[in-house]
Amino acid sequence: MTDLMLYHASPSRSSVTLWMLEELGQPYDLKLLSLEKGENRQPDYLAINPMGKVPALRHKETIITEVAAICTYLADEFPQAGLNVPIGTPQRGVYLKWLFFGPGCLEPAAIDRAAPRKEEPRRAMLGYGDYDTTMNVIAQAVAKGPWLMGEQFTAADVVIGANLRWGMTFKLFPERPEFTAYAARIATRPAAQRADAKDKALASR
Ligand SMILES: N[C@@H](CCC(=O)N[C@@H](CS)C(=O)NCC(=O)O)C(=O)O
Repeated sequence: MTDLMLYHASPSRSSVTLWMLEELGQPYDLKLLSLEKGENRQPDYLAINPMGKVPALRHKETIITEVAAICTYLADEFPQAGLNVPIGTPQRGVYLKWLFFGPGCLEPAAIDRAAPRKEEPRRAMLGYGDYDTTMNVIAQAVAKGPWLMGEQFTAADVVIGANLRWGMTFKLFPERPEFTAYAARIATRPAAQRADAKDKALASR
């Protein structure tokens, strides 16, 4: 057994952390859960993540949940992978902004598109503002490339990139040229390819 154990359902949001682990290049173990069978709602798993959600990551004695927190944690804990922007680097703030933008803005925009609210919510009330602004901000962020932080691929690309790919697959995000070009760059990454292949194999079990 390794120091890292990912509690994973295939495919799901935990696929983002599977990709992150492949980018990291550290050995890890997988504990596969079936959401259909409700294994995420059993007491043994609720003791790991009381939210009953995947992913959860165990690193030695520490349990981390929430996709973006796991990606941030892994990048900082294994800096030799070059996936973080370390504390003390001026650009660290921008890097953290994108890590939080994923669950804070991009994902809520997708969910509102998938399940529209009955009443039009007031922009000021919504933490993410509005769909069109969110799309424009992300399009501008990925337009120059190759990555959000420029030449360096980081954990923020895993969080934002996975969200964009997923959102485009389910037609929740438009296929803007900036998005498709960014997704195409991601698709060439060996770690992303390995994660996709692993997930496909696990899902067909
Ligand atoms: N905010 C969580 C969301 C995780 C999440 O919603 N996971 C889904 C799978 S995509 C899940 O576990 N659903 C099972 C359930 O809620 O019963 C994160 O970022 O990790």
